[in-house]
Amino acid sequence: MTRHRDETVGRPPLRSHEGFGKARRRARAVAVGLAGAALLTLSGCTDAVQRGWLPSTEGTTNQTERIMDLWRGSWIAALVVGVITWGLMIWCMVAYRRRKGDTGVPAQVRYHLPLEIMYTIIPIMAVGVLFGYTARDQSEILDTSKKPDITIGVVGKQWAWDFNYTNSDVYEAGVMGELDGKRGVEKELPTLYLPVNKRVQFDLTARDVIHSFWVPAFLMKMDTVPGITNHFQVIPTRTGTFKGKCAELCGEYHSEMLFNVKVVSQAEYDQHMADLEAAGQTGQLDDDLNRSEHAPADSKAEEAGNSDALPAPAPETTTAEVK
Ligand SMILES: [Cu+2]
Repeated sequence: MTRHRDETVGRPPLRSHEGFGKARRRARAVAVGLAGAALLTLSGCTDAVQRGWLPSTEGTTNQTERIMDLWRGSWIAALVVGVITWGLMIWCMVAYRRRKGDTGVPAQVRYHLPLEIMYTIIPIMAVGVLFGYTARDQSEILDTSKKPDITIGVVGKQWAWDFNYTNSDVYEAGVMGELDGKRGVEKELPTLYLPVNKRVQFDLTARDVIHSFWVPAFLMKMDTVPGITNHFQVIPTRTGTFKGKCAELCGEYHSEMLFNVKVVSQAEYDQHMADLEAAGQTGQLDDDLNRSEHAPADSKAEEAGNSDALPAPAPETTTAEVK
């Protein structure tokens, strides 16, 4: 059959039914190929992929499963939208590509009302669904209406953490980690003890600038702000040692503002409380900003606006008065 080319400007060349049939078969073959590739990829899913590359596992706290589900669900929704969008784009490029002998521009489509309504409503629905799930989970994660079993006061400071065990009236004053490349530094970091399967409330504040209390394995972080106390509750449900960090750029040694979290049995927790008491660390550290009092050389240089005159930073960070 001879193909007639329409030479009129602004009209696409007509295609025979044969051409459409072939294109459809080709599209089906591509779809089957893509589905096969997706299946192969999914069947080879590693543990990391199933976790959505999150630094946690379900069951680390009472909230990790909920947070992981929200994270993975959002990515799956984004991927579905992405695959449909990329698919349509590639299909348009291939099906309506310029062919040999084509002249002029193809027919221009505008004011396609159903199409415009569709691409307004679908994104609004997608955003609404994502917002709905996020709001539901956020209100659950930030709920502090239940009575906690223990309360921990956390004070962020440049560049370490103080932990007040409110119920036991003992404290731990943290000293900044010194990452000098030697192994075993983690053991010297301030360590927060938590009893397993107990509801813990964190009361977070800061002594100097804004920090952020972050335990990656808990999939939860919250800012510590001078003069303000933020709260959240969590039930650690797995024993073990987890890493903690500051997640808010807070100065020169922000990256060394590290701590450990030990989730232990109630007996071990009680023993640690007794150890702190025996060490004389009784009372609670307040959040007063009193760095100048403890570091006169630093503060004088700072006041004079001459930061170059500052001596090398001491490994210790200041501690507040014990009330
Ligand atoms: Cu910090």
